Amino acid sequence: MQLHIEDSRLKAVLEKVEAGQRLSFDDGLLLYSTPDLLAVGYMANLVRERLHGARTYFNVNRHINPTDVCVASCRLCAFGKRAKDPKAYTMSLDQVWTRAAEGWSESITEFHIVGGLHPELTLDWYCEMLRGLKDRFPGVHLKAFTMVEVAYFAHRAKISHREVLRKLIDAGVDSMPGGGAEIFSERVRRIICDHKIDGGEWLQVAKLAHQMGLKSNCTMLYGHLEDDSDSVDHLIKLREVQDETGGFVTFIPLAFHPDNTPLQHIPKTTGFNDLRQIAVSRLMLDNIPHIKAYWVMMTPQVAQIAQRFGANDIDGTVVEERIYHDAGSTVVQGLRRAELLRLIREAGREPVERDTAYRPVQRTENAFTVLV
Ligand code: V47
Repeated sequence: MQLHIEDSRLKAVLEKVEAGQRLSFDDGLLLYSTPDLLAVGYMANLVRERLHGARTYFNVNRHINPTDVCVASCRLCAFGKRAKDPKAYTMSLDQVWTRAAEGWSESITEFHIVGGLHPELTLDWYCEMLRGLKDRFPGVHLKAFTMVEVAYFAHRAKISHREVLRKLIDAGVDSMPGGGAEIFSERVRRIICDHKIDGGEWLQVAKLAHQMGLKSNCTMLYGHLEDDSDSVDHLIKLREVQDETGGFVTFIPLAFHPDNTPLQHIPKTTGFNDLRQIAVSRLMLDNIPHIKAYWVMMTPQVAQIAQRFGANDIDGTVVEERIYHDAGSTVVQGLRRAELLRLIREAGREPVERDTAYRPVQRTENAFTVLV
């Protein structure tokens, strides 16, 4: 396909992309500011197809949020509640295991577990929860706890990040999700999540987790008070850690959902911006293998188009989602496997069911095998 570049400033970026060269901070700024989204998407698609051909990955997973009680009160969040809030909930261990069992009936390969920063649940409680899940569902990958939760467990238990990670790994954590990174800019963090660890600590915990053998994902929250240089700075900081550790598997740009948050005056992101975020992240993060268009966050419709703008993953069945639905999302709670297949095929992509480590999963009638 011949690309018609409307914005001639992009020609130099295209040359770098074609030559497989690293893009600079200024290139990132240009990609965020140009109105020529089709050219940005074209370049991101080049990289995506170079890395993954026509493949789009998805998985059969279930989200579990054991509690929404949270001491942090981040302005960006509608999920966290004060312990006294009558709408707050905390599951018992049995309830967590029962929720997990509901997903098991669909041959789930991953539990994605995150929650609020609960002032009373102990690290031992979480470790017992993990051990109980591993005993009951030994074949299921536990992708659990963000860098923010690890730092909070360490603070509460008065032990180091390393000791927390050791205990979580011993109890069954297989990898970590990418949440809680928000935007590393301190100026913005002071407004949207002032009680959360700062960006430097998030990156340090990620580095440590990688050094201890855990893979993780990483994210960026966009569409709130950040400017283009905050976004480029965030992507480059992730790229630098990845140069050191190689531990990030997937990057997921997360669109801010303002409803029911103290920042609800901020307008929702647009399809144009959502697609741009996918494309720019594919182009800037040359060392992170996968870019995920999380359908819950972008809607299945935009996540589908994103498969032609740099994304090569659409996330999974999810089953039950709270963080975005508390913040006003009106998309369905979960998607069946067949619906994911249809979305991907319709975009002209080849669906590949994966496990968390991106190994293909082959299904028979009622079981699955991971192909190594
Ligand atoms: O950590 C919270 C963000 C994250 C809002 O690793 C919000 O595979 C938008 O990290 N509007 C949780 N975003 C989601 C997440 C995630 C999702 C899917 C897959 C993976 C993965 C990770 O959502 C939070 C926070 O950064 N968030 N509130 C909101 N109102």
